[in-house]
Amino acid sequence: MIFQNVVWTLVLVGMGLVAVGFIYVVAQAGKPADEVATRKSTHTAHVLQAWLFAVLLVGFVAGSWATLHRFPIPPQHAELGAPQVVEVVGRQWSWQITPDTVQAGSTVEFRVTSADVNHGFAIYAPDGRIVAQTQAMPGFTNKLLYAFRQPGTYTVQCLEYCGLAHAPMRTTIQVVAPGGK
Ligand SMILES: [Cu+2]
Repeated sequence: MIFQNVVWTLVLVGMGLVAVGFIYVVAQAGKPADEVATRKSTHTAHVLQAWLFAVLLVGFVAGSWATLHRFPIPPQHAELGAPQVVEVVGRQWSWQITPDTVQAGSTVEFRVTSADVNHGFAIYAPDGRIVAQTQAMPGFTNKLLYAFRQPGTYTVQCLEYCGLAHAPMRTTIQVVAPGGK
């Protein structure tokens, strides 16, 4: 099951539980109060609350750790030491990519900036999947690390609306086999 569907299922189950809770409350409304039973159910509710809180806390901590411990954005102010470096400048409405040929199998450091306005630098694999992206911002250099696995012609497309010719603002990067040129 893809992750999106797992989340959907959990959300639907959660909404179902909330609905059941509402139906229960509505069904109980109007019944005469029984002090002992009320105290008992209040206690049960507090215990359930504490458990729910503990489960959510553990879930959030585990989820954050699992998704963030390998933070996908490299340090922006350190030497990254990648074996290949590509300089990228976006401008209305073209990309300047130097060099525009890289090798598969080893990491490429893209240093991405803009000569005018904000652009979105996105790399698409030959099959149309987006494989990496960052912002191209005037006055900043954003570093992006990516190791291409498959040789081929990759497409660079601007992902942030930047004026009249934003949509055709695209070019290509050639990825060649390791050791090739
Ligand atoms: Cu654009």
